[in-house]
Amino acid sequence: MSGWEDSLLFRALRRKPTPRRPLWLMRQAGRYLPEYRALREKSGGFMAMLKNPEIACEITLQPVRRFGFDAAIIFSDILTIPDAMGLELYFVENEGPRFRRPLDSEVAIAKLAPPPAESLAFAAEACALARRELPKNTPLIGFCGAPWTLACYMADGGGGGFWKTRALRHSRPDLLHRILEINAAAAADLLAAQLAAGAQVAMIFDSWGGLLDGGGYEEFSLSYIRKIIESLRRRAPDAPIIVFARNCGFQLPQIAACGCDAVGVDWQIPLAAARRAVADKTAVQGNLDPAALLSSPENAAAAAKKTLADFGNAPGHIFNLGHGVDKTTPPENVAALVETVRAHSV
Ligand code: 1CP
Repeated sequence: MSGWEDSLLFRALRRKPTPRRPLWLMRQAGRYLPEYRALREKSGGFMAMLKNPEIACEITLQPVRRFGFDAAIIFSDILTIPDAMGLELYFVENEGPRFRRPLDSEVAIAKLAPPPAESLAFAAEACALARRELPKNTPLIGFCGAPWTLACYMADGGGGGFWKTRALRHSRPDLLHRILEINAAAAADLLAAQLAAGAQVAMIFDSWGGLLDGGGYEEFSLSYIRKIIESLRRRAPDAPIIVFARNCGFQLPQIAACGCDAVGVDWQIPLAAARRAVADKTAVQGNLDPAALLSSPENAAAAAKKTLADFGNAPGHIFNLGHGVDKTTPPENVAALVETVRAHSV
């Protein structure tokens, strides 16, 4: 046996014993790395980088080269799907994503259509290039946004409190369902294309799932995540699927039963409680507070030891943060985290 079937990540996703805990970090590529900032300077900004497969491949490899992470995640963004649907994504410095043509009326929502087939080809091409360059035992993760999280940005026109989308859920659930249906189909197509091109694992980010009330989570988010998973199981039956849902601790039993192989959790929920909540149905990924990486290597190492202990020694843990690496994180603190997880999870 060789290659990713026997990699640490695959074994943990299948809840098989591993010689040590697999480790990768959400947003492991990005602004905290000087090599990323240097490339960004000469590449014409974030959107230009992610639409260029050679550059996206290079950025995907940067953190794997520097830290030897046990998985790579393709450098892209969840908002490429609405961009390809014609909403026109752009970024305001220090403010985040915006759309020039948001879904701000019933007419705009009625006109929404799945993206043209070729419009996201750059993402699959980047996966093919990265797969060729990565070490054999380092699986590549393809990803998409959950339909609800995408809808939040699309209907509100950018980040923030997402009040317009949350109001729509109450005032015109029919319109919201139309957006979600189209998002789910587009997300499943994108993941299938990334897997066909060279990714081995699929991950769905529901960063704003926690904005929904309990009953609403099933209706407006989880039911559409399930559609993506059902579609992928038909098209790529062997690919493990991770669902990361932020601020959704109380939904974990339901999420663990949605057909995924692992649930990613934020730092609010103790890992032991997350383990109990998924009740051996799935692996658990997470959940060190990214703020623990901001001060010193010693603090980063101490927090890493605590996270390892919180999960305990059962199989089925993928070490990660509870959310993405912050751009002000000193790389030497990440190095201390990596060393600690390697040394203390044997
Ligand atoms: O250089 C820059 O200024 C760009 C910063 C940046 C980066 C590095 C953005 C803008 N996106 C990304 C890459 C990215 N986005 C990855 C790459 C792979 C990796 O993890 O290394 C991934 C998986 C994402 C996913 C993503 N984008 C999510 C889901 C995960 C999460 O962080 O909650 C979300 C919500 C986005 C939207 C987005 N894109 C970028 C920003 C700053 C944001 C968030 C804005 C907000 O908080 O509303």
